[in-house]
Amino acid sequence: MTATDAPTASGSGTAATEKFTAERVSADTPPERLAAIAKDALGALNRVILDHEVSYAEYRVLKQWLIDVGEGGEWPLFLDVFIEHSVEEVLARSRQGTKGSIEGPYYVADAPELPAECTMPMREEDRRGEQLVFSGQVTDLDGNGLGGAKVELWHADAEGYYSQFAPHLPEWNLRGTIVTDEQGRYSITTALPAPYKIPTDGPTGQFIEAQNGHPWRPAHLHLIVSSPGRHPITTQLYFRGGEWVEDDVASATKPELILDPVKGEDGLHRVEYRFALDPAE
Ligand code: MBD
Ligand code: FE
Repeated sequence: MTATDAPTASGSGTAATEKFTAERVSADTPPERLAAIAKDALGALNRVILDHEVSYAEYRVLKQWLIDVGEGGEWPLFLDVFIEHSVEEVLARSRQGTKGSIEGPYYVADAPELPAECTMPMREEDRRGEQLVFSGQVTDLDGNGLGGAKVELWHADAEGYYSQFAPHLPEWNLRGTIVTDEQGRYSITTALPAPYKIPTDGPTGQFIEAQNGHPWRPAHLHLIVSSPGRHPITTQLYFRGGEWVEDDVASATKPELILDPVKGEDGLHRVEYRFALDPAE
């Protein structure tokens, strides 16, 4: 990688913001509910100002910082790191199957389809690193296999970069939509991910540094697992004993989502996981 194509906070932030705004999202929140949420949100913020006796100088710094987050395109990053976990916690209250986790800012829909047994698209240098054989089954809540289920997998490379959010990577590097076999099984070979440092050269990094926090997420795989007639699961999987598993800046780990891979004689790390999907209704 050269200095000119090195990814930056504003580079990945701008890409994440453009992808997100292209979706034109909406929610059918009734006006009364919206008013109640808005009232409590502003109430909480005003309470903090009064409790901490925030000064005009501090208020202006806040204003500038909010402007910087927007101009740097970092709202997807900031919100997904510090807020999304609570939204996911609410969703989790109505789910019985495999635990979910946050989506984060770097999902891209419609990654190329791959067969149940496959190797993820990766560069020669990704292939030279430690490799993980991730296999298992997608089932209903009774353990019946779901053939033709989709396992969308995306993750960072060993340097912590996601394709389509860093200009030096091939478009679909370490992204794929795996289709399970008739028994719902899959076996995916991919590069073992490394811990991920959220970009520190922008306002989100500044926010973390100013309070002596750390910008790290544990090494993780992102997944969306889906099958017709089932609630899709958006989740992440982590690695036991890995750095930051107990102290994720994004508060997105759960004990049920920690893998225990075993390294074989052939040098491959192997682990199995089962995804149980809730019925849609
Ligand atoms: C990531 O890779 C991620 O998963 C989250 C939640 C935030 C920033 C980068
Ligand atoms: Fe991530």
